Amino acid sequence: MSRHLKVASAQLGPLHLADTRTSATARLVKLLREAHAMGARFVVFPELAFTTFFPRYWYADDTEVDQRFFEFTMPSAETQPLFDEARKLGMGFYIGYAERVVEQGRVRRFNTAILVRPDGTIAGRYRKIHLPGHSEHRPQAPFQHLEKKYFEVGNLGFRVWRYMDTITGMLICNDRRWPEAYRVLALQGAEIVALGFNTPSENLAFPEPPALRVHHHLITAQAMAYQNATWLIETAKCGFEDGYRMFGHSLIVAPTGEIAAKSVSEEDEVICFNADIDLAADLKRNTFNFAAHRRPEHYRLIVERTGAEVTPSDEP
Ligand code: CDV
Repeated sequence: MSRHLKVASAQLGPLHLADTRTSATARLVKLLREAHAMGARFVVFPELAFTTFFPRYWYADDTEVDQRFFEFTMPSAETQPLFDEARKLGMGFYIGYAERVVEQGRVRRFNTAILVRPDGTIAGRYRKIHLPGHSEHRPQAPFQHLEKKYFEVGNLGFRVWRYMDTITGMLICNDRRWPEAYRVLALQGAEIVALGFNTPSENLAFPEPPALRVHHHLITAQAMAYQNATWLIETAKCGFEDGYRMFGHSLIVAPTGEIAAKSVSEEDEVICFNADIDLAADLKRNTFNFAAHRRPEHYRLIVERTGAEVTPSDEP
């Protein structure tokens, strides 16, 4: 008998600078209830789900940034209602937030996601590894992308957990553009990958039509799900945050590479699908039987080299 888990992606519309964590949490609770009414047992919320996407703003004062955007504990008094409601409804969830911790006597800040069990306990924690953008102030830019200023590179690696009778891994936003991240999860048996994102509709680095940005989001999601034979749930925070637009297109993708469900708005919206967790069994036994077909002895450059170097062969 195949395993099924009804999964949901709970997309958030914009959160402005003036919004509080309490009002964000109230919206997340409402989405959670909606997902529950649709029969979902596992819900994926976005990256940095309690505040506006603050890396677009330059702040010189770390204390102000900490107070406005970072969580010192999770849950806190303001975010606890989400955990309480999920426990009451018996639902598991993934959620992203800005994490401030003291480790080995040093303050550290990470772009983090957690996997919460239906009993309210935390099953897993992931700290974002691929941090896009820049660290220096660019006051002339229409908006900034200061993830390299506000966060350290995650120090917990890419991991999976036994979770709700599945093997589930976590990624965050820009990770979805890097095949290595998914492959490391797939090599640990990932059956579900949960991912929250905030993706500006405009490219800061060079001009690019917004539709092309959505295209890249869709093709990478479909390719990564198929090539790693895993379910993929990707959830946006989107819409105009204080005038800065981010796209929606939250997705549930099957291991076949087919989009099972997709959001249609740039507002609060829940999509849901009854995922057959064993759907990928044939793929994993055949085309993507890693043990039978992978050739890591020919992939050494992937871990030995970071940037591309032009190194043509002298041999025919
Ligand atoms: N939050 C993100 O990581 N956003 C990036 C933007 C900068 C392109 C993304 O890959 O969607």
